[in-house]
Amino acid sequence: MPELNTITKTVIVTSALPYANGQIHLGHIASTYLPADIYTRYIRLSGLTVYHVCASDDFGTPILIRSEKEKKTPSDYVSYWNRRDLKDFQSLAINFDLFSRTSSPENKSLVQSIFNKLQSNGYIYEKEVIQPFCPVDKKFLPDRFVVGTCPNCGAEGQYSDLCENCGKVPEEILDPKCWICGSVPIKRSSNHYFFQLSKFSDKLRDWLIKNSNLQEDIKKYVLNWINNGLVDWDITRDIEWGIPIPTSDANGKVFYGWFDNHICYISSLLILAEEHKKDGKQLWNESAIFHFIGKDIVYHHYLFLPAIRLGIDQEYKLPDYLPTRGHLLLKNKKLSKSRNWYISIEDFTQRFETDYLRFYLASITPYSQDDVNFDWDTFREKINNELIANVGNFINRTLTLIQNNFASSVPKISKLESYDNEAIDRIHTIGTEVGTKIESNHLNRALMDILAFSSFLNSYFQHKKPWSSSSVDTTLYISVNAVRTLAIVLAPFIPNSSEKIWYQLKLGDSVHKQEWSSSGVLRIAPGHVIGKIVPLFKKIDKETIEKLQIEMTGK
Ligand code: B3M
Ligand code: ZN
Repeated sequence: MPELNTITKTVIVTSALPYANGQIHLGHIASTYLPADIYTRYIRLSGLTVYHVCASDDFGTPILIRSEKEKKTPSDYVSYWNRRDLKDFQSLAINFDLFSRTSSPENKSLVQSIFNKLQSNGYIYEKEVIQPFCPVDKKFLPDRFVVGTCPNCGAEGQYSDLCENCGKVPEEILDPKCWICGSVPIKRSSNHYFFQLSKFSDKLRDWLIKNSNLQEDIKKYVLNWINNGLVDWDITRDIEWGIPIPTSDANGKVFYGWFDNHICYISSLLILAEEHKKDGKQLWNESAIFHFIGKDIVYHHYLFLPAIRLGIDQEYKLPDYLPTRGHLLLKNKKLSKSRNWYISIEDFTQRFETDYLRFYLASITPYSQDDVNFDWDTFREKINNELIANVGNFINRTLTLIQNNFASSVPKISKLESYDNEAIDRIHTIGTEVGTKIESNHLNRALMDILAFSSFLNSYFQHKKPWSSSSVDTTLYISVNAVRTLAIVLAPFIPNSSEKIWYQLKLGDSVHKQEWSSSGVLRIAPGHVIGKIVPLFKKIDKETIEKLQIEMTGK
């Protein structure tokens, strides 16, 4: 990995923090967690130190209300979802070095100290604000608790803190209604703290323009937002669940969840650094920082997050990369937990191999803002035709012939023909090709390169006809080495299957402990005895998919 290697030895990857109030669904996996996990696995194989951190996002009004509904304390409620989310991630082989929570004592103290520093630097002011208050529910109605029409784009049924249609945070939602009971809120006054986002326009503009690692199209519309004028952020909430504002006159007010959640990227890394006996601040500032997100939280990560770090004199450095991807659609509609339109991880993993989902999602999700559509038929076709008929087939043919015709012992190489040399060349170069694409976050293209490599290997095999020709030993020697190469380059994408391939090759240890660059070396020597062959994949039949679609109530 030429570029990163020259900047740094350590990489910190974070994935957007899931709200601790319901199941993670495939949309989150496709846009954020899977890309971050693939990236992390690749970086680790490349020999750099990498930490992938995440946490549950524990605060906010929706969580408070739901915990009340379920007659649990908010803290029990979020602990349940914290563990549950982690279990779902693990079931998809999405690994974290730490999965923390925004309600951790470490996060609380970092958030409060950052607030204090922002205040002493002059970026916080107080103001009486008129807040929507529901006369029926007798509650202040922050954020999601008011729905209405977006003043920017006119979309109806939008939350007051985020318009899902235009991606902006509405200044004042039109035609407001209480989300709980639908009545029209009245107004009440309350003292709030504001973060002066507007003071950072110039610095943010500079940072965006200079940072060539950010996606150009996003930069463009974020710059547009800046040019149209940034609005200061009210960071106070009149609820009992959150990190207390550490001023004497705050009377039980707490921080807005979007003030504290992204700070948890840092506090989690600090916890991890302490476990590794490292200076956390130094580690943060010396590393390349990647925050993986979905496009609906661009505003928060491209403006709010960097502004807060600028406001504390960059005590913790700004992100180097903000890999941002679009939404996953199901029947062309955005998946949404709150609107009950989603496929849960459990629904999926109960029926299919984890790697099928990883393979499919990685292959359809581009490095862009474009939305992608989840389609059951394409899912089946991709698994059957690309993963099984292409990759699985080559591996299976190679290993079976070695087992049946050579008593599982790898034959030795004899005369090389031009096709053999071409195959060896492709083994030499595929790792760099794929690695370059992963590094630039084009994970789907990287996977396409691997599939093209595998198709090439199938044609090579077909052309050489090792089952009937005299050059069988050379062909099988090259092919079994190509199987090893495939196992390594596929490891970030389909980690469980790669490990199975590795096991069948009987190379010892784990595929996940290899060096990426060794994918280009023909390491398997003649005479090496391969392991027991087990079926790698199982085809998905049409009936299974049809039945599934009916079961999942028409989804
Ligand atoms: N929990 C919002 C979301 O899931 C939020 C992300 C926080 S990242 C700091 O869309
Ligand atoms: Zn109400």
